[in-house]
Amino acid sequence: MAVSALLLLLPASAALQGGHSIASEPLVVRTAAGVTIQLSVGSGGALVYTPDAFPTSGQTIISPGESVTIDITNLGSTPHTFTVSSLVNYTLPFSGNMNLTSTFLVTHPPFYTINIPGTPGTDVATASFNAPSVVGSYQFFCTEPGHFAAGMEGVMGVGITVGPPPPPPGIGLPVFIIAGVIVGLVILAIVLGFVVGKREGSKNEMPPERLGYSEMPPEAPSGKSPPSSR
Ligand SMILES: [Cu+2]
Repeated sequence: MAVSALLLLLPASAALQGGHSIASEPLVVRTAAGVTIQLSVGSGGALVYTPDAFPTSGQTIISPGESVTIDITNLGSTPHTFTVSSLVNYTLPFSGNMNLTSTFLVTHPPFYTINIPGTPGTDVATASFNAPSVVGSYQFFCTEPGHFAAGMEGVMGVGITVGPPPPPPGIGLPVFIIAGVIVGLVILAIVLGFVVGKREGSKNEMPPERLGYSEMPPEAPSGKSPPSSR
């Protein structure tokens, strides 16, 4: 019966995993020349990088200082940039931040930047640089006016993996687990109730005399051997 509860949990968690990891998983490949990553911008007409976090758990880790090549596909017709912050383990909040180019990048010149032309196509730009020598996470963002403020940013891990962005608040894995456990317990209670009820029922069976028999049938007289075949 514990198994039934587990089975109920599986589809929910598997569906959730499929929802955010498989579709947005970056292609990170290491060759003799270094690490190659496939990145796209403008998916669904939005101001986004896909993926917006790499490498994630289980993927090839970018070693400090090694050669990195990022093949960039533009899925729309809006120009963008791929601009890597020079600050390690620092995330500039994008919400309402319209001053990326006029203030932040003036005081913190980017580690690397490349323009992405506003023409749809595969490999419209190729970012090529040696990874920072300091292990940690590095924010990247778009310097086209208003794009960073609209959330066009992401994070690259060097020497580490970086997690995918957290699920939207309100509904997440815990909700699915709790719901699955509750459903499993309800089914367990119903099944247990059925089994116990059946046992109680057998104890309360009608005795023979109340079913019309006066007494039990007489036993075979002693001295005779009991029948061998049944
Ligand atoms: Cu942009």
